[in-house]
Amino acid sequence: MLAALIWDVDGTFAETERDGHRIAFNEAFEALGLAWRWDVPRYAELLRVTGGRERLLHDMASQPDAPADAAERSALAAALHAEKNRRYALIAASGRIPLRPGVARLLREATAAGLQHAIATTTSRVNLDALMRQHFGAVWPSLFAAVVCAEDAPVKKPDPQVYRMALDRLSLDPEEALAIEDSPNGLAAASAAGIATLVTRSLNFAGQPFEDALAVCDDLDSPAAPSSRLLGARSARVDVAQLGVWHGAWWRERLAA
Ligand code: XBP
Ligand code: MG
Repeated sequence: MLAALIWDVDGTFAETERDGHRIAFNEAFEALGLAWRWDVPRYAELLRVTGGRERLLHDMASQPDAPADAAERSALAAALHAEKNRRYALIAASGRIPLRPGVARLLREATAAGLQHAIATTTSRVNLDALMRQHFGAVWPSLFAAVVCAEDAPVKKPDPQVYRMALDRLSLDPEEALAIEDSPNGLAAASAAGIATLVTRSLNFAGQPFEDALAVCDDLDSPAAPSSRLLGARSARVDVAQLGVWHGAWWRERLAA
């Protein structure tokens, strides 16, 4: 029944928020002559808002020196976002954003087991390309049967649009896919599209319970615990066989209910 893994990118493939986006936002503030800086605790709060431009606009609402006029504010957010993305691409190309443990392994194992891969991310295409090119080379799109990013799905997570579009492009039903996410907004988006979701908690969401997930782990090479509703044993790490077992049990339980 399981035919595809649908991967989130930020926080799931890599700690891009810690190692890339936050640093690049602060560089962009400086480059545009603004005194604003996002420290780690403030950025953790701001991650509740998905989308870099949306995050900037949200923060400007509490910045006394942000433009009062809505059109000016929007233009500033667009300029800052473009500058941030330029800087993020440089950071990614420098190799300073490693893949999280187990990501390359699970991609390989799932491909060998005959599963397809897709991407469902709220990040912009340039950022996705910068990160993936660094790790998989210019041929990276050939690894994925479908790639859906911010430009394709403008209504951002927790809205399910990005996941519905990925399923559509894969020509699959929700019960044929499994999503891999790191955040509450990501889990909500995939769940609202009807997709069972493995959560690999990123740093900003460490210790959160993610009760609606199929299974939860701290990274793909660490022990994973299935949902308490599945009554299954923990696995030593995330692998394709175990995902298939949990996924089958998840859907059997739902279809029986
Ligand atoms: C990722 C995001 C993005 C990134 C920055 O969320 O919310 O906004 O923080 O990328 P998810 P952009 O992992 O749930 O997809 O600046 O390109 O928006
Ligand atoms: Mg994420």
